Amino acid sequence: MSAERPERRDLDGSGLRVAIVCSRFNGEITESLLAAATRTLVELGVREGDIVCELVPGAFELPVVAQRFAASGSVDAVIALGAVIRGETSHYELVATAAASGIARVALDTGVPVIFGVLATETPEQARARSGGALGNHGEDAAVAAVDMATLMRRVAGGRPTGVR
Ligand code: INI
Repeated sequence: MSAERPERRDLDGSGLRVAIVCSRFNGEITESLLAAATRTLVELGVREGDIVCELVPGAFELPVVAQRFAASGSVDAVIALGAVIRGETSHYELVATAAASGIARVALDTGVPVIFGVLATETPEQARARSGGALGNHGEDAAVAAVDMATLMRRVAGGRPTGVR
């Protein structure tokens, strides 16, 4: 049994329904996360018609909309995308903490995987590097995690937990 992250070729998103909730705040960054997440889901076999997307004002608003999707019973996974960049006030900490804990709570409350695709960085440059720059695109990683988790949850629900070969 290997604990390595799955190869993309081993993931099959066909038949999955995925909701994306994306923050408009720091839009230059989040638009790039959203484009990569959507493109990657389709590359992994999720039909475009099975992807729904809603935009929210900021990362603070991600959990409540994620909860609406997760509780609807109509999606296999939710991806929450945002970019929280440290400013000169403590607002950053409050927003980042609320987004992270809210998203974790939604997943535990509903049993639906909610993927934390929120960048929390010190600077805009660090965020750019992780949203299509030198350090990849966190939106792509979020889509891979969504398909990985959604298929895992289906297997677990079917009584066939993975990792046991
Ligand atoms: N929202 C973000 O998504 N990123 C940030 O960096 C950010 N900062 O730093 O202020 C931010 N603030 C807005 C917040 O998410 C809410 O939309 C707002 O407070 C209204 O509830």
